[in-house]
Amino acid sequence: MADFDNIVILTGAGISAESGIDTFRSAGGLWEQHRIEDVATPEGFARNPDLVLGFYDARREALSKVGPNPAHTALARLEREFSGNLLLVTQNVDDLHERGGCSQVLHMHGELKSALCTSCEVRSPWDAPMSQRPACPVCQAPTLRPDVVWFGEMPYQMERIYTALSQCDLFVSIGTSGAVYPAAGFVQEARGHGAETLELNLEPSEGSHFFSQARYGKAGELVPAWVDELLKA
Ligand code: BV8
Repeated sequence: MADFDNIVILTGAGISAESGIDTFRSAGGLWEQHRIEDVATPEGFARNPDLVLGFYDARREALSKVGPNPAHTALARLEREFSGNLLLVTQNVDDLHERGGCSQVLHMHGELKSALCTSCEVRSPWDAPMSQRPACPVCQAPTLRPDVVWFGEMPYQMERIYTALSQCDLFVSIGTSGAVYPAAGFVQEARGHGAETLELNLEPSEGSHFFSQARYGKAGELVPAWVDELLKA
């Protein structure tokens, strides 16, 4: 890999697959078990809050039983040793990047371990079930929802992401199917500003034709090898 000064990395569910976290679209993935409209939209939450709170309680519980894999820890090494600017944007709501040692993670779709109160609209760190309608730590109202971005909701920190995409000289996408926007459009944004683009994934994503370079295989193998190469360049 040539020398780069400003890197933006986008990760998706594929980077957590080897940790044992279900992806969305692989066979038997999360969306196979539930209709997106029922569990990942505001309308679904309004229609059946128990189903949605239970869906996220189950995912939060599953997360407490798994750990980061070598792909997560390799990105933490990159964060520590890379001398340029690095922005790690994740679509994932798990905390495996942080548990793998990353300290600066931009969760554009929110986090399982955060609660959003629909009364006072304050976000609080959260690691317990919500199905029993616990009190908001700030206003005490029993109106917490998962602090995740559902379909039809605006992802977080988009301005910051687009600024980084306009300034990066390398954009790397890891473990995402490129099926969900606006994240799936980031490669075109970066490319449009002259960045080199690299896809690391198990198989070609829906946006693979936008990438100038691609390596296919498991993130747990591809990412440590790529980080080694980049830091030795
Ligand atoms: C918005 C959080 C507007 C919750 C998620 C028509 C055209 C274009 C866009 C749209 C459209 N109709 C509707 C839209 C917009 C919509 C969208 O894109 N829909 C899609 C379905 C077409 N997007 C939205 O609604 C977004 N918001 O547009 O707002 C707006 C404007 C103004 C004002 C207000 C609003 C919000 C989208 C966010 C939804 N939330 N997650 C939760 O987690 O429950 S989406 C969820 O799926 C993930 O967060 C992720 O972002 C997304 C995609 O999942 P991936 O991470 O890619 O996972 P997937 O399973 O798909 O793929 C895994 C990949 O890994 C695979 O390629 C696999 O091969 C690979 N892999 C597997 N194992 C490994 C591996 N790779 C390496 N190693 C391995 N071991």
